[in-house]
Amino acid sequence: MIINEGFKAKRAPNDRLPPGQYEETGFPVLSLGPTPLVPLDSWRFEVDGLVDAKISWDWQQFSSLPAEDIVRDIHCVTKWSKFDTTWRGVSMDQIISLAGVSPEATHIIAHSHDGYTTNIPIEDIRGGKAWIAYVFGGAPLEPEHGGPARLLVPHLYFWKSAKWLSRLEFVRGDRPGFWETRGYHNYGDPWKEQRYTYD
Ligand SMILES: Nc1nc2c(c(=O)[nH]1)N[C@H]1C(S)=C(S)[C@@H](COP(=O)(O)O)O[C@H]1N2
Ligand SMILES: [Mo]
Repeated sequence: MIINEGFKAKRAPNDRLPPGQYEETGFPVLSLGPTPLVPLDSWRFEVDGLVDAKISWDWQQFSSLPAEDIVRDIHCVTKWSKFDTTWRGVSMDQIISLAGVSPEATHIIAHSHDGYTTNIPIEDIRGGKAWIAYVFGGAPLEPEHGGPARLLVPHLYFWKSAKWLSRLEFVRGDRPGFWETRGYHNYGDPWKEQRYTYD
């Protein structure tokens, strides 16, 4: 009976599809330019800015940090959403506790190997909301999707999830990144449809 149809799903589809989005089952690639190929033996990731201890990890060190499995829906500003994507990575809470972030810091700037940057308020990366992911769907994160490692901030539009992460800078005061200075919204909440600057 049609009337029972909606009760099969744990949540009705519209409860998990933000306004203006459609469900995508593939995994589209959206990159500004060619995929930077970063060999694991020269890969480094740095945390600096307003931290007690600047840290630089090589791949072996980084991949030995405590990691978590993550299952989340992701939402791209180009209107596709993908449900239940599975990742493994290091939580930003872990990074923050290792580096010791100054109470003065208000935002992070993510820097990537292709020159991409994006800005995120610190409260949006604390409390189990953001990770540095290096496994997708049980396999090492593919280069085109940001491997060796990318930021994952699933509660914001996916442009905030910087691929090919090289550095996280903790700063005081906001500093809009690549897309945020080119017409995308500064914060990017999919549930409020914050796609463009004045949304
Ligand atoms: N370094 C870097 N990160 C990036 C991008 C990029 O061009 N360079 N594109 C962003 C955009 S606009 C989107 S929608 C997602 C796409 O991620 P995907 O290619 O894995 O789907 O990555 C984001 N992170
Ligand atoms: Mo995007």
